[in-house]
Amino acid sequence: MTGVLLGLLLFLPWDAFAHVFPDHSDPRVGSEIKDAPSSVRIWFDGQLEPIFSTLQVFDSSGKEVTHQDARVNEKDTAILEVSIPHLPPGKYQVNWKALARDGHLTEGKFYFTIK
Ligand SMILES: [Cu+2]
Repeated sequence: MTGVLLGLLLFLPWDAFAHVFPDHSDPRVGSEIKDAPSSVRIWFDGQLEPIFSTLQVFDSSGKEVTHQDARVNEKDTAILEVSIPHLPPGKYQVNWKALARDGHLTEGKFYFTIK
């Protein structure tokens, strides 16, 4: 019970609702896809500040494959996106950092596999 309570406290800071977290992505988290995507997109649960919000994709050797044109979508500022070249089969790691309007940064990573 103490653990549950502690968990709740950790996840309920007073400004929790201003932070942004991923809702879903394309490719999806942990997905295995047949066709190499031309971009990676992450939909967040709030609006992002373009500055400091970044998205990078790395191959299994740790080399960045992204075109380094990561950006917040101009029409929907809850979307972070980056274009990628045609990639060979393999496992890829996506690293993201998202700056919310309140100035708080969240970050994370996920993987997808091209078969
Ligand atoms: Cu915040």
